[in-house]
Amino acid sequence: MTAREPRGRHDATDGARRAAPSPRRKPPDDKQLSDLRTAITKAQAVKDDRGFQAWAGVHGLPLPISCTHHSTLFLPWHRAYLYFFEKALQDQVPGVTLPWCDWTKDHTNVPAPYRAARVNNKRNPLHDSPIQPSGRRDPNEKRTFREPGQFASLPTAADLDMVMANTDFFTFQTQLESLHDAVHVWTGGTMGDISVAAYDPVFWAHHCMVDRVWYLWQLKHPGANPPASVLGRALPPFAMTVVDTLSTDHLGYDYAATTAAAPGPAHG
Ligand SMILES: [Cu+2]
Repeated sequence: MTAREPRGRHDATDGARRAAPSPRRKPPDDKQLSDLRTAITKAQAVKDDRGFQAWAGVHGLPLPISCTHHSTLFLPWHRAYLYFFEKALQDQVPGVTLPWCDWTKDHTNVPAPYRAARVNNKRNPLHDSPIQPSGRRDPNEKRTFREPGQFASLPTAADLDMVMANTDFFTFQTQLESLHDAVHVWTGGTMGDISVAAYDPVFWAHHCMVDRVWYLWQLKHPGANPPASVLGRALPPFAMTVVDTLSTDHLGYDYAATTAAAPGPAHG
């Protein structure tokens, strides 16, 4: 488990530089997880389009299903998605960042911070989430659930090394997406179906890992970007194009340098 960490935010669209330090996604300590839980709980209570339910719904149900899987826009679209979701959480708890779950490290269960049903005698908002009525694939699926390890196995470090060795963006992206697919299927339940997956709080940690792998790949292969022909493509519903997503520095966050993702503290 690790978290994004904000730092000096560079926003190309407004020349004003915010003095506040910005977050870096990094390994979470107890405060990080506690901030994340608070932010998600508060965002769950927001009923308009700034709330958790609305953000989860952008990915899939209610229609339209906006996420881009098995397309040329998979990584850029999800980077934009995480960016705006993280901003929505920061509206609730300034400075909070998304943690990542390194699925090559622990193949036995869902990461501990997401697994505990209760934390400090309260429901753990990372364990599961309500699904708004308009977002349900099945009217009876009122909350997210998981069935870890029943239908697939998780990617290994060797799998990831092979993907990282690619020098072509599209080949890298396609192979990373298939590792990503395995994690959805391995987690099972709500996460196993893109129409509802983003309601599961662990979705965001999973996609933060995917985004981090892209970030690490960019560092390893400088300039290995998508071809010019796609740089201007829009990423609806986000007011960004592919080129806007290429630099995490430009977006105002980066990832802690550690590759030794600490296992999340075992809560509950
Ligand atoms: Cu996904």
